Amino acid sequence: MKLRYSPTSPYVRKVVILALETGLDARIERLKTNAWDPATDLPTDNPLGKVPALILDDGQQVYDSPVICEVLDSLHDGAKLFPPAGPARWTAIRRQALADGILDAALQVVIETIRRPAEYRWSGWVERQKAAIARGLDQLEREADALAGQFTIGEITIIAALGYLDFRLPGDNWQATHPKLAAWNAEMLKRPSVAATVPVE
Ligand SMILES: N[C@@H](CCC(=O)N[C@@H](CS)C(=O)NCC(=O)O)C(=O)O
Repeated sequence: MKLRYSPTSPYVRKVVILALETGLDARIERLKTNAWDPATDLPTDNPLGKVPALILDDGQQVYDSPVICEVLDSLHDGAKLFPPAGPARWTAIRRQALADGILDAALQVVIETIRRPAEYRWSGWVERQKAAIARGLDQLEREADALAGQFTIGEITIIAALGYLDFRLPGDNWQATHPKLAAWNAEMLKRPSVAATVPVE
């Protein structure tokens, strides 16, 4: 299999954590890809032009990160990170959706405040995204006690989202207002797959 990736993408981080946890990492060849390069051929593997994109051994193309993670989880015989249909699965994939949504909003903030030329910036849009992030974090704080002892695609995505906030929006200091979530995240950072994938510039 081949994984088109960028080293700091939080969506890629989800895939890499899952690959490390399941022992699939050794079967994945990594192809570093700059999605923002106008000359990139990434759209030949993902028409949306985004990483991660996975190319299976039979050539089938898989995107985006929730789909890649679920496909990879079907390719090993160990403990599954997507529970079977039922309440545990609904919780896991809802948490994935919530944390992916926090990531999507954080990415919008980063694009609006760093990538977009100053004269085209729209502060109201940034405030809207920040409000969504805040509501998402508040929900995770309410669920923090229930996160302990679980490790599914839901918790993996939450780890990726919190790591991205620390990496790209450190001034926002979500830990100060979400102490239970911060304590859970600190515990998770001791896990080898999580520690090995902390984003660095
Ligand atoms: N929903 C997608 C989001 C992927 C995504 O937005 N990736 C970013 C990098 S962090 C990207 O490739 N952006 C390039 C672009 O938007 O053109 C997923 O979960 O994989």
